[in-house]
Amino acid sequence: MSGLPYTEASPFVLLHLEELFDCDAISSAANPLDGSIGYVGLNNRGSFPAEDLPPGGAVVEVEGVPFRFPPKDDGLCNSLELQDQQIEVPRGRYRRLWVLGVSIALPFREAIRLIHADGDAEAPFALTDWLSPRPQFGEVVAFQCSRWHFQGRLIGEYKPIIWMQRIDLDSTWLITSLQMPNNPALRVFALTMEQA
Ligand SMILES: [Ca+2]
Repeated sequence: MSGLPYTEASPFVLLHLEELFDCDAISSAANPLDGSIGYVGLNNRGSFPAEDLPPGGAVVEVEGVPFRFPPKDDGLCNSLELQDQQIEVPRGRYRRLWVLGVSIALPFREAIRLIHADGDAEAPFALTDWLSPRPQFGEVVAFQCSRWHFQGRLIGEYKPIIWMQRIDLDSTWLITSLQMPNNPALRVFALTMEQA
């Protein structure tokens, strides 16, 4: 696992998550069952509409922060169900971690563990649910869709959102990896580190 600077002069490092993705949360209108952000009994067979989201693999900017958008083709996973994954980052000092993600159930407050040269530390991390029209934890609307895919149907009454969340870090830490919380209701599509 690694990441590359967005451009030579950019402070942003876009992490590669493709090998860790274990959830397919996106489907097309032509095949709305090709995706299930939920697990059995909870939002089962619900997904984001691919047509309302950026191209798979594209670098997209949200309020000036670049992210690598995940794949959208049928059959591919495009998000992480958070279960203690450890994600290596290019060893360095960072001021912020930027997240594209959602809760699929209730809004949740959790923490991300930062593993650094002198030990580890926790930073608060909270996400609102994808069908809520408003953020509860100061997130920014990164992408709002025009409809919801559920059980193979296209439902216009719900307009699911992928949130952008900001996590402030102590820039004296020499960070080597991140450990996600263990909360499978939280899903992450992209992570970008901002160098100090
Ligand atoms: Ca899919």
